[in-house]
Amino acid sequence: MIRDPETLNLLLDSVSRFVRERLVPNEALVAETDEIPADIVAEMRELGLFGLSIPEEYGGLNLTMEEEVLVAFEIARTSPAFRSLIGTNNGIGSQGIVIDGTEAQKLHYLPRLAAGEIIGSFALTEPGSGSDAASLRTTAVRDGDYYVLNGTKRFITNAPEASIFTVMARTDPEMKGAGAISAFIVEKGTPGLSLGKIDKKMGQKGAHTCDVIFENCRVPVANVIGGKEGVGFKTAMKVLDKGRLHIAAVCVGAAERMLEDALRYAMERVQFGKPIAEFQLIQAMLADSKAEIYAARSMVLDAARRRDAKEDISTEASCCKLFASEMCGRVADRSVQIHGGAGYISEYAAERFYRDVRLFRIYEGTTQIQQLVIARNMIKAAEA
Ligand code: COS
Repeated sequence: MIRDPETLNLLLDSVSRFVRERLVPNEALVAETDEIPADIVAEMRELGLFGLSIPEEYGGLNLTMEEEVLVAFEIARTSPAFRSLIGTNNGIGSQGIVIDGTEAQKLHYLPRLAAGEIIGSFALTEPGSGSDAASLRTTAVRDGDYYVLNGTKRFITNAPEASIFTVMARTDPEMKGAGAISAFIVEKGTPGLSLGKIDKKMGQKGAHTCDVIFENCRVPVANVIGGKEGVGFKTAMKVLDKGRLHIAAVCVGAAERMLEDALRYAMERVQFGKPIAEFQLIQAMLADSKAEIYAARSMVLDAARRRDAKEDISTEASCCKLFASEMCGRVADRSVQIHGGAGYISEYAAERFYRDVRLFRIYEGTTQIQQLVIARNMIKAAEA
């Protein structure tokens, strides 16, 4: 749903200009230094990019899902690290509070997340619990007005930058499965909360992940999201339904950028006396990429509109994440292939994107988890 096309177009234009004029020229620097320059972060704040999906009453832009994916298409046309910094505040780092938080929690945290004054992070994955999220072992044992958290969370995006963490932990350590999991807001600086060293990743330099460790970390009872025990896994799944659709949109934007670079290169590079874009085997790669991007873009827009219409889009979000992330991987591969030897050299963005986009098929649920969610939902619907 697009509420006001004029206002949205102004936002899309300014994001697109920001990407072209400020982010693209700084991609190589970010990859080299593993850091996003502070002036760029400040400009992201000014543009309102940290609060795209946070309701207006808490200082955000309150974009509908359709509006949000249109912005994601634009912001993803550069290094994914830039999107990653604003990604958790708009997605998994804030949506637990937006979807299921109490009014007091919303008032306390959302305005600062929307302004980009603080960074939010989402701590679900553990060393022994990745795809099987419901098997997580971090415990939260009630002690008076507090819960005492113990456990380790792994690969947590933006943890080094985060001021608050949405943490899924087991409030009934004896009970297996999803029903004993609760979601907490844990603030940085809480005694017993510490961070591991920053992970060395294949790509996405400038976006940071690390372990988050809880050792007798005392969290006030008021910080249980929604004030309710035992529903934390469902909160996490609802957050991921939205997150997966957002990532699918990011895959579309990144693929559009890679294809644009590959096309430009193919039109400039001369072999056998003419630009390689004139050879049909190169054209096949360009055309397949174009068609697949169009398909993914259409899927994402359809699913976003359905979510805005309050439909349950668990299946569609997984379809989008599955198709768009795999499509993005194929486009990255073809982009390197079209660039030939140059595609293997770091001077060209194709090499960096090839490594950066590999993560899309893994995080916020692997391709295999999306397949599982889709098939299970199909069976459930057929049985109903
Ligand atoms: N929305 C709301 N509730 C949901 C839901 C959704 N999208 N998906 C599941 N639930 C509910 C179920 O209805 C069930 O509740 P009841 O017991 O009341 O029926 C509960 O959550 C448990 O669901 P389920 O039985 O399907 O859980 P499983 O352990 O079988 O696994 C998968 C579910 C595999 C889908 C889940 O573990 C998953 O998404 N894994 C991947 C994790 C992931 O994406 N990690 C990325 C890290 S975050 S960047």
